[in-house]
Amino acid sequence: MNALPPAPAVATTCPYCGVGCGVKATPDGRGGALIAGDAAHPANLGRLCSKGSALGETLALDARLLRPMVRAGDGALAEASWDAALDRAAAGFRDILERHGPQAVAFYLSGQLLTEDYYVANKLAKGFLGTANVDTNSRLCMASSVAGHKRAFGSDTVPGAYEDLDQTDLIVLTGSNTAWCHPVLFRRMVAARSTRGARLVVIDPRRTATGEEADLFLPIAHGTDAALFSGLLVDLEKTGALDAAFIEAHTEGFAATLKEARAFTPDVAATAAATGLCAEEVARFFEMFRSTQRVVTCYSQGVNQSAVGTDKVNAILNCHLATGRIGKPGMGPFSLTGQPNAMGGREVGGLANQLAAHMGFSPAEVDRVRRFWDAPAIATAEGHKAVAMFDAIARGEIKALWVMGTNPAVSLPQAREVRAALGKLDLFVLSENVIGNDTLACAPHVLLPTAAWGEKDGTVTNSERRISRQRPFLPLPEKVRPDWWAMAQVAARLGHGAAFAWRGPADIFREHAALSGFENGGTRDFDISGLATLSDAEYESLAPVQWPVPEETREGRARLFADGGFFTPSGRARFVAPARVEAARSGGFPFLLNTGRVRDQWHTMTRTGLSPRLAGHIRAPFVAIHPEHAAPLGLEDGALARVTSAHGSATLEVRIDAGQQIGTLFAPIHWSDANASDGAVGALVHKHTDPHSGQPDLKATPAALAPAPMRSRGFLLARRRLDFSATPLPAGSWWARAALEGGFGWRLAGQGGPQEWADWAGGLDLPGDRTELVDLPGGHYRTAAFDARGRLVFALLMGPADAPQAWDALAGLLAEETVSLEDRRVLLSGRRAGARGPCGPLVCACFGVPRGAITDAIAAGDRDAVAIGARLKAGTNCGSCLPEIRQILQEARVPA
Ligand SMILES: Nc1nc2c(c(=O)[nH]1)N[C@H]1C(S)=C(S)[C@@H](COP(=O)(O)OP(=O)(O)OC[C@H]3O[C@@H](n4cnc5c(=O)[nH]c(N)nc54)[C@H](O)[C@@H]3O)O[C@H]1N2
Ligand SMILES: Nc1nc2c(c(=O)[nH]1)N[C@H]1C(S)=C(S)[C@@H](COP(=O)(O)OP(=O)(O)OC[C@H]3O[C@@H](n4cnc5c(=O)[nH]c(N)nc54)[C@H](O)[C@@H]3O)O[C@H]1N2
Ligand code: SF4
Ligand SMILES: [Mo]
Repeated sequence: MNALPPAPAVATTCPYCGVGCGVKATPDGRGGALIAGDAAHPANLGRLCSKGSALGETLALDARLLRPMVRAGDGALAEASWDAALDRAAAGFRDILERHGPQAVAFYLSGQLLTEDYYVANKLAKGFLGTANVDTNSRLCMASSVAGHKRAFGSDTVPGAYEDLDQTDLIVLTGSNTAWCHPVLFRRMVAARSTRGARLVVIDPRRTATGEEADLFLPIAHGTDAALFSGLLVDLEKTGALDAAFIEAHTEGFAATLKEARAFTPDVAATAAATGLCAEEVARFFEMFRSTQRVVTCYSQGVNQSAVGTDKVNAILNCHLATGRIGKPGMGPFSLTGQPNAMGGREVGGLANQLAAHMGFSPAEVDRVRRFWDAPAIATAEGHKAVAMFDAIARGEIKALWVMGTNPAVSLPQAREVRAALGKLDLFVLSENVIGNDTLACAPHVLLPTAAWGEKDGTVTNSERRISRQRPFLPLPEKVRPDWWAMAQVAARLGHGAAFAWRGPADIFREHAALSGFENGGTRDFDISGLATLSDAEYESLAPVQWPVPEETREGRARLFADGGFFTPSGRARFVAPARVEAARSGGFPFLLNTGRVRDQWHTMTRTGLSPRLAGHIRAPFVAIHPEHAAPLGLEDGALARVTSAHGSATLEVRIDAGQQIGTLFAPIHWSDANASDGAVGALVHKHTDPHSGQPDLKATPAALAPAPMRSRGFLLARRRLDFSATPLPAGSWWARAALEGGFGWRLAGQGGPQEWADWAGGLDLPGDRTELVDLPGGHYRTAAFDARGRLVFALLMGPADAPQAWDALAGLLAEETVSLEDRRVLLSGRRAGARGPCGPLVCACFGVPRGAITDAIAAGDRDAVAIGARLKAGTNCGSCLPEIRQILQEARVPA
């Protein structure tokens, strides 16, 4: 056999979070790649978290959408040529534009698109179709930060850089589970603690993995951050901690804002009362902030996803402006962006209330962009923001929609209504990477297979304004195309070919960069005109750079605003007083449902869900509750419970968690109908929005909780993915699927007893080589099937609901080439023959270390995370699991 020469490593960027880590991908020649951190990338200096490290497990094509499809007369999707699919899309848009005008057309985009794709979508919709109904999942994510930045700075500018985290003495994290959601940045924060003694304050209604690491943890009441920072502003003034010179020279509105803050939160006691914190905690926080010059305040969805999110942002910005702690080494407010290119989307104007390149809809700006694009039909006013856009679809006002890079049937609030709205469209075009998500199940008319990570070619911008290349390292599958190409093709079919005639992403990037500098003259923060004349080769080798990159210097810039220079008409930053609000509760719904993320899954799991390694951490959708609620509701850890709101419900596994506040619930957002029977929480989350940003309040929906009694529980293992719609489970069944090495595992529960499960298994097409156990009085049904090679292909172990079995012992059999006779003999008891390694949920995803191994190590004498790392390697790569390791250590020392 001829050995292929080793392919060179390609430097690219991680497709997950907004940290924007550099990745080195080395193709293996078989469609996969070896993944490593890029030591030369300034965002991560070689580190990757568990999700980034597992990227190699997500590259297979099995789950990919690989050919265009068009809905036929009978409603079924049928394969089509690209030409036919593009013709259908273009004809649909033309027809609706002619009959109903541009307001009937909308685009719903994503912070996971490349800047180039995003630019083309925005130009096509706003410039040439004449509709500003262009919004994105960033509305659910960063809109409040954008609105807060604009109110304070006159521009959507993140003033600082990651370096500030290395150079700071106090890090305040509010509404951010950084340890799980921005893990590589969190390691940097923890490093600042050990190298320079920086302290960490975490503000979150629930004690998260991030909170576990804090020097001071403030379990704030939901929605009350603005009160805390309002109280801080009063305290800073009272204790003489203001930077009077900065306030005087570079800001406006301080006196009025201080006056309102004094009326709202006059002192520590009033602040404590408004935030549900105790006075000592509040006083300690105020003291730490006051006495530390170098403070960085990072915030994320606990701040943004709120009905008062914009006010929360401004309350934080007020404190940094009042102390002049902005844009200087080691200090500043820092909005942590969620998606890999949420920032790029904001730069191109991907939101309905932006036009392009950080310009809005003032007549002068519209005129400028019209001339630059030569787009006479350009939209002249703001369009519908995401939630309002789907309401307009439901009302029948918007009739054509193009969805790209997002899964709105899962991720928008009141998601069942969203699904119904999608069904009403006259034209629904969906550009997707995968075949199996819930939005795809909502009957699109045209389905376009687009390039995925590894094939995509363009740029992204991370949380610190750093533009990096995402480079392809895998061939584009035969019938798959980049998003920008599909849009340019539709544009050409609508008669706009000349304005969309790029040869590739470098052309698009240059145009975008030129627009940012067009008639700018220092009036707009976003200026990358220094990159407008990159040659193709320079674009190809572009090194990560932080904007602005003006034409004059052609160099990036780490920080802004240390000496003022804000983008308001006066050039001064504005103080904004937050409105006062009371926390909302409503009758019949005694709990507040908080929603968010877990460490090893990304959003709706279309990619991370493919990785067995990542599935090992948390295997099923859950609801976390405070121990005090467990007994009165008769709920035990691991039992199933039904969470209900005014909008829908979900059935989730109970996790009793002392870090949860009384009266609150927390459920992760990752499960959908594609991987669980009833695990999608978007269905029950309300769609109340912030009045300034239009961002929905996704963290505090009034909800109720009740046990979901089941007759039987257990699990199913199979080599292939079973389709339960083809072979329906016994009535009333609940399931959640996870990827395993060599196949899949399903957690199962249901009203059926042993006979129903036996009947169900009997109806499957299983190999004849089977073992079976039916114990009707005991409530057990167990079976396993083996193929001709002796491999386990199927195992179903169901028993009474109060004694559910875990699959840990058996799951490994799916990856084995043969099952020994000894194993066969004991398999139906849920065990394997002989001594096996420790098991339990995976704690360290990088080195595959389960919880059992860590408890064993503690039993063997390990007393800290360093010792455990030395013995098991756990926690020594990305470090995302260190908070959990420390927690296990702590639990082990306190015998229950
Ligand atoms: N593992 C993983 N990482 C991710 C993602 C992922 O899907 N998985 N997604 C990425 C994306 S797009 C985003 S936007 C980010 C999100 O990153 P984060 O914002 O850190 O994550 P969340 O879990 O949504 O919410 C953060 C915290 O806000 C808290 N919170 C809720 N209400 C309040 C409140 O009123 N005040 C305060 N102070 N806190 C509150 C919640 O309890 C939660 O712990 O993560 C990014 N990184
Ligand atoms: N209740 C609740 N809801 C939430 C949140 C919450 O905290 N609580 N968080 C919100 C936030 S911050 C976010 S960011 C959203 C995320 O929610 P979504 O954006 O809906 O989630 P993803 O699973 O990332 O969906 C991305 C989809 O795009 C596809 N895709 C990926 N890359 C590309 C590409 O380049 N081109 C195309 N055409 N397709 C691509 C993927 O296959 C996938 O199906 O969820 C929001 N919803
Ligand atoms: S922290 Fe993890 S998910 Fe985020 S960019 Fe880095 S490797 Fe990717
Ligand atoms: Mo996000």
